[in-house]
Amino acid sequence: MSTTNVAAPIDVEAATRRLFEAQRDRREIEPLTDTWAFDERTAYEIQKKLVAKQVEHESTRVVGLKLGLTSEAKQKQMGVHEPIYGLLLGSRYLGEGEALVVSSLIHPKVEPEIAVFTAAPLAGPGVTADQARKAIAFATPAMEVIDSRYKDFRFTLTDVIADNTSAARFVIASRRIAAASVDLRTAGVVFEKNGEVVSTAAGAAILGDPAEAVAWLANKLAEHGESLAAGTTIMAGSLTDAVSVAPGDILTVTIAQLGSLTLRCV
Ligand code: OOG
Ligand code: MG
Repeated sequence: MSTTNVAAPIDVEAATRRLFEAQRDRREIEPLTDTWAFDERTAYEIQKKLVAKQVEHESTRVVGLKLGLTSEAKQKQMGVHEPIYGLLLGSRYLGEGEALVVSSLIHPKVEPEIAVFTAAPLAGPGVTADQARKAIAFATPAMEVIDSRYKDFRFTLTDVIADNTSAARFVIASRRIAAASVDLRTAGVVFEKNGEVVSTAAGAAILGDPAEAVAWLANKLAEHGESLAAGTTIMAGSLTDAVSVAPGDILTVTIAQLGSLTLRCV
């Protein structure tokens, strides 16, 4: 007989604490799935508890949602082949021009994104990209700083969901472009690090259309009995591979018709 290790059933409180402490103490941990077996629903439950703890600890609130793994580039880079969502905390927001303090995180990476703002509620199931497109009032360039609490960014789908999808910091350009005046699918994207182009993409890298990603989000939230209120800020997910950063680095994302955004690392 073999003596294969079968992962134990999840202890939600212990798993939440492990992630909370890893982030608070800037210490990487092994994936939760090395210890425990749990499904996607439980992973979102851990995420919710984790964020509630962080909201209290940082005296902040949830200010928006983020999508992850919505581009083929990211799915390939991380080896996880479906989209995920997480929550954005006000305390993690970097104002335009504010520097990213690299030493405040474990092993940060930066990714170019589009942020959209809704003006109408979206409640799944069955939300279409067309409906989502009509609900999106504004769009603007954004960048997310991800910092998986897992060693070497090694995780499964449920691990990364529980870890609030690696969310660490985010910056959103202050200008708002009317979404009706832009075709987000064909908008070209250039991502630069220290003046060198590191990758290029188009808005269509996000599930064919960022509106498709917003529809996916509304429908996924419906599985948890939740919906998108009017006035929600949503980061649509990285358009290309994330890049590691060190003090001194300067990242810029330029999106046709939306403009440019720069983030300086110290
Ligand atoms: C997971 C988070 C991915 C995105 O925009 O694709 C993400 C990770 O890559 O660590 O935020
Ligand atoms: Mg992201």
